[in-house]
Amino acid sequence: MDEVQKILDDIRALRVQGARNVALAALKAVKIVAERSSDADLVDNVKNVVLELARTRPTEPAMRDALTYVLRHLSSKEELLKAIDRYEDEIREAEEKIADYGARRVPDGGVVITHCHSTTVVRVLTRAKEVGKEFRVVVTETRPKYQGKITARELLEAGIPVTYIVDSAAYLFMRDADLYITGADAITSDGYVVNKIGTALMALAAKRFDVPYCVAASTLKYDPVTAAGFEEPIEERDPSEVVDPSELPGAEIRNPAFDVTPPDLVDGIISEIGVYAPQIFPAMVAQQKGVSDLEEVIALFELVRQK
Ligand code: RUB
Repeated sequence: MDEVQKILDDIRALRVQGARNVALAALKAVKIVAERSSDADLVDNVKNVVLELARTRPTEPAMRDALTYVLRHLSSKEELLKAIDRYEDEIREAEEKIADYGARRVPDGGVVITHCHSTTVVRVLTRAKEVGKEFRVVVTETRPKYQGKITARELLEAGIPVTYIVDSAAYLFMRDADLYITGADAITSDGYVVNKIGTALMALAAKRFDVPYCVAASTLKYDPVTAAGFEEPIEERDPSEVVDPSELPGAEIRNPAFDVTPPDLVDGIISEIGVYAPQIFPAMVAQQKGVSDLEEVIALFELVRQK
């Protein structure tokens, strides 16, 4: 199969998952297309793949940011490839800072609970381990696609003790946790956190037991289109991921990929610009990054919505 087609398929099928990995895979696809293009057909080829990539997963502002950035650097193949390298370096630098800030929040001798698989969260936890903290991580399996298995494997590889549970055991295990931490796919202009389905239910449980809930997410997860009055779209996936529809003839089967946690259930967003309450995080991001590129981001978002 063609390498670019494979990346598109892998993103759609969640063989590549997690917002950060999706954004990096999208950039890889753009690079391949750029390398194959002549300067004459670069713009058309890249624009086509950008749109196809942006449509693979609608709830991914980090990927949209990366792709908008690509569209801004199309003057030549050389400039584009250099720009992508710079962007990837920035993503990695941001991750290092988040790992440092986040590791300070991990309770030494305590229990952390997480949901789904977030590379950002795994980095935070492995950094905490590197600086000498001892803790156990309770990992939910994350139905229907079991991303919890990826988290559990990565933590075990780093020497971090793991307790693996079904999603519906989260309330029971939350009671003894000292920190609930997840990643984010999107953070809206009013501080709502969009993450894997089930995240909000666990945030409610955390509130019930006074367990702090922190979200480890780079500023790329902030979705500027929400500041312009657009709603963050929530991806609805194929029902057959949940159950074979032939087993339940007549039933409506729903498979939303994400849910939305209100800011009053979130204690802090751990980002590369520091740790902020969700209510002020969007303002801090806007202050650091400016809002000049908003029109370009909206243009790509609108194309994605026209699907
Ligand atoms: C993954 C998920 C992750 C965020 C953040 O969902 O909800 O928590 O994407 O991940 P899916 P990261 O498996 O549907 O992609 O920190 O790696 O960006």
